[in-house]
Amino acid sequence: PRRILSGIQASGALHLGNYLGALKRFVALQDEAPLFVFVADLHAITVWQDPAVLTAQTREIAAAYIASGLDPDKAVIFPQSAVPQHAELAWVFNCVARLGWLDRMTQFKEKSGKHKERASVGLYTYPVLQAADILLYKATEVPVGEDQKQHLELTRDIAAKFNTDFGRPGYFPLPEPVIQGPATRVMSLRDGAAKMSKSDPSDQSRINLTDDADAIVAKVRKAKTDPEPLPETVEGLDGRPEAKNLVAIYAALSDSTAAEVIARFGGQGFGAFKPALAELAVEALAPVTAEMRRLMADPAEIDRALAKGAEQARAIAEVTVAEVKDIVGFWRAP
Ligand code: AQP
Repeated sequence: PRRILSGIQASGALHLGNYLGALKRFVALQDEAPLFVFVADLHAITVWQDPAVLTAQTREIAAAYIASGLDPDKAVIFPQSAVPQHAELAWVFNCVARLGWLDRMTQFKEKSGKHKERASVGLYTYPVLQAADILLYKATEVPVGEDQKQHLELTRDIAAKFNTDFGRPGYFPLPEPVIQGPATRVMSLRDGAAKMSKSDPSDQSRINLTDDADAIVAKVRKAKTDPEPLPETVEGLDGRPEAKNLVAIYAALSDSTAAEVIARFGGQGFGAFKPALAELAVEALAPVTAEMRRLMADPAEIDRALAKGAEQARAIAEVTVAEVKDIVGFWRAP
């Protein structure tokens, strides 16, 4: 049976890349199969998080899920730390995964920077915890942005090795990454070669879900571009990363394709395209932002949704961990 799962880290304000690459995709999938979406607070603390801020950020991600259109009566929405089996299964997987596999993870190399020895051990084993998040629910599909592709491959490797090591072919399914839509890798507004990211020091590089209309308009107006007008064909975007990025954002926000955007705007300059893009972005994000504000003003509704989701998630997680304990040979009370 199909089971879809994904999560977002509670590590800071969400941006347009998270919205188009993740949130909007989750909403599209909630009617297709059972959907589990969690707030990754265990993952967030792999880098320092102020405890007072972490709780608020957890609620904010949950608010973003609901404000984007996830229905807590359909999707199971929960904080990762409220289901202790994530950490329990991650330990078993730490003993299945090989150092050589983790040494190849590019995100660790990027996030640990020049001083690898000062990074937390958690940051290093981050993708192992991610494998536990997914396999705990025996998820078959994981909608994510392009940047998570390597981690998903590791999850498949861990699942396959566990199944082989313990002689249980097919016990854990090998989940498929679902990297779909016109904006699986939204780039920075200041640099067409860099991913739009929370940790970019320049706020001008990204559109935050909390930005108001004026901020969005100003950021799009100042977005880096080349001096040429938009090409007449999609192929003409090759080698023009900034133009390609803005077209992809327009396509994703309008539920169309890059080809359709080019059919409409090809030959026009950015003086015409940027205001149209800004208007579209404001129109798409303003209701989400307003609903997030409403939910955050009184967190009771969010807390109810998270508590209910955690209970539903735990019911499934307990079964998997009990099975895994038997498979591994851990003692359990008869
Ligand atoms: N630029 C992006 N384009 C498309 N999808 C993206 N995602 C992240 N950035 C982009 C997707 O958003 C989901 C949540 O990601 P996360 O919680 O792992 O956050 P992140 O990847 O840490 O987000 P950032 O902004 O990239 O943070 P930093 O700066 O800390 O690295 C995932 O599905 C991800 O693919």
